[in-house]
Amino acid sequence: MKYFKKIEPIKYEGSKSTNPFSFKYYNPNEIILGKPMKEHLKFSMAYWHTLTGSGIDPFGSATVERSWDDNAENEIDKAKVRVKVAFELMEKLGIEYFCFHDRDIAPEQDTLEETNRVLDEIVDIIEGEMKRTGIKLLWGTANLFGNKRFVNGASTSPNADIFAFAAAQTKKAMEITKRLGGSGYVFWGGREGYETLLNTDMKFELDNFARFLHMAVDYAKEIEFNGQFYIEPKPKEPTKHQYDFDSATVISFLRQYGLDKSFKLNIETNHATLAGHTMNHELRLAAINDMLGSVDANQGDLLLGWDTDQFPTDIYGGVLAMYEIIRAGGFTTGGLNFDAKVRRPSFKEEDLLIAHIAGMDTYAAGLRIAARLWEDKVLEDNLDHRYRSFNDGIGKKIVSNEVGFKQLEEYVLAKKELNPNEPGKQELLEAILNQYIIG
Ligand code: XUL
Ligand code: CO
Repeated sequence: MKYFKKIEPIKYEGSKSTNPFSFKYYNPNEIILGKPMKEHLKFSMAYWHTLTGSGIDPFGSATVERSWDDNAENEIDKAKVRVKVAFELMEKLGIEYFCFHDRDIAPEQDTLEETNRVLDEIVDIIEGEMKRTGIKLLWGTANLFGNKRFVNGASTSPNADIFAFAAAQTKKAMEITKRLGGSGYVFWGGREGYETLLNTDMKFELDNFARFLHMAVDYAKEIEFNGQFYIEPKPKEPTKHQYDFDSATVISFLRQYGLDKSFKLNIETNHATLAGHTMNHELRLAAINDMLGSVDANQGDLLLGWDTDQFPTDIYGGVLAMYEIIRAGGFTTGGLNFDAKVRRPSFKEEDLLIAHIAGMDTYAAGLRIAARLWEDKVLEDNLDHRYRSFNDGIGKKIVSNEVGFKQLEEYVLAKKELNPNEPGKQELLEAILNQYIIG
């Protein structure tokens, strides 16, 4: 333990603690709904924001102070040191999973061959640290958007060589994900989208996108990579029209191209916000289509139209997201990955811990509250009651497909008065939710 010497491993001290380096709500081994909190939550650290984020924004340069970067001689050295820092940080926080893009863990070199060689060198170190600590890879991915070759997209580029390069890069990223025992692999359509239809053949680009994903499925079979594939929806940014707009769009794309059995969704809170949806809407839509896979847990700002990737501290959102996850039966291959970066003025090393603690506590509190709502069946009983007219009589005939328009017309004509509507009780339910949150 070298890099965060002054900080003891973070422990649960309860909600009255004033120690910023303690959990107030996250008690990893406490049993909630029959299993330890850590198994419900499956927290993951995002390598890109936490290890390579610099605080740069369009108006200003890097702000973060990272003593480990200062001592490294070159970019490859830096990448090696960062592996040690990453694992020490996860150990201090008790985070048992991580996620990365290929280019987060190792810098790109002049040729693909050399890039892959350096990547393997870093993967060796990561593998050693994983063995030492027991920390696991939640998912891997390829960065198909950062390098300028992807200016017009990757698998949706109009340039066949770029499509080929993206395929070669993804092949390698899948191989290292398999080697590290990753339980999943994410496709976030970095620049898969377009700016203007004046220069875009949308149908051709979507067909190519699907071709690319089919190639990935085929290659996974070939190398026996059994992890779960995910698509991560996002409506805009960097392109104006991202093809993977939201859960509904992605589900219909996957079905159209016969990919729905091979993919689930990795749903990100800030992306839901950008799509004009709530996170719980996106989660529910995925869940009812049997495609809820994993979560990028962060939050955006409702007043801003871009992806701010803030650490999740919104307790209301945390409760509703955890409720959906519980309702869907919990994670299998997925988890809660903090795709979140410290704010630019949070430039100290210790801010990395404080931010993760804040996010973990938000979701832990969310789990505690959502579990009580679930156990007390507050919302589920209300649903049963609200839809009870479909349990017998004409309602039962409708849901068992026994009747059509003609029979329903007969039914209405024969009936003097329709059963009256009942109030939706939204305010009451919101007030009850508040009671569960505040206690
Ligand atoms: C970008 C984003 C990505 C994906 C992985 O908005 O969320 O970091 O999570 O490529
Ligand atoms: Co993400």
